[in-house]
Amino acid sequence: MICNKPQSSGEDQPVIILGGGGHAKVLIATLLMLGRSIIGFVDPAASKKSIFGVKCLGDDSVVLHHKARNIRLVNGVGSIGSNSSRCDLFNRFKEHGFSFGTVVHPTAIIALDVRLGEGAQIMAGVVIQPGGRVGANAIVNTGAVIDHDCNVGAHVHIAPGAALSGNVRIAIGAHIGTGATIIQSTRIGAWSLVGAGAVVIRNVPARAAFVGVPAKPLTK
Ligand code: JB3
Repeated sequence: MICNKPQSSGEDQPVIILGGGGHAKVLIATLLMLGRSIIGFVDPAASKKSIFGVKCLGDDSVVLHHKARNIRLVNGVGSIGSNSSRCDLFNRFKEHGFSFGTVVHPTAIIALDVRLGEGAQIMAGVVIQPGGRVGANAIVNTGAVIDHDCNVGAHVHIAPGAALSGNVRIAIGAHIGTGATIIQSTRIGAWSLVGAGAVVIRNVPARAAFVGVPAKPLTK
């Protein structure tokens, strides 16, 4: 059975968003739609003082003025090709004892048995079919489709409109580009990059970059 499962964990706790760029803006819009209380966002190089009325509080040190048990963080730093900054930021605040809230857009369709890791973000129009798992701090971005029994590792970014057929495994930190297609039972290695629009029909090794149709290693 498939259900529409809008949620953001730690519903009763106010949120601080890390980052104030494009990804943070989309998350703030979603959190406001979910009725969450937002304290503000932090960004060491903020280009905006407020987003949809949510104020910039300063840099990351502001977060440490709050008791970890009283708030939830939402990682608003996205990725441009590599997910390592986003991963470092998540780990840094985990070391300080903070917890990250999951964010699920109300239009996402997620099967009942899908498991979401801490801080996973499921954006508008996503579909995740039964048996799926999305790891901690991963982003499944706008309109992506994840079919049955897929395992999306921690810190992965599935960019808008990407499609995973059944039983695909994406290892930690990989980036799946906009509109990429991955056929069933394929393995995508850790910290690898699949280019926008690529069609992946064989396994991608760790830290490799595959592009094109069918996807092949990127040669410089
Ligand atoms: O493709 C889509 C739909 N979204 C992309 C998203 C997943 O990743 C988007 O198009 C971008 O490629 C990217 O979004 P992001 O990370 O919001 O990029 P940008 O608009 O450049 O904003 C990054 C913000 O993060 C900047 O304002 C930085 O100053 C801030 N930032 C960087 N490092 C940080 C840190 N903020 C905090 N709090 N802490 C940091 O360590």
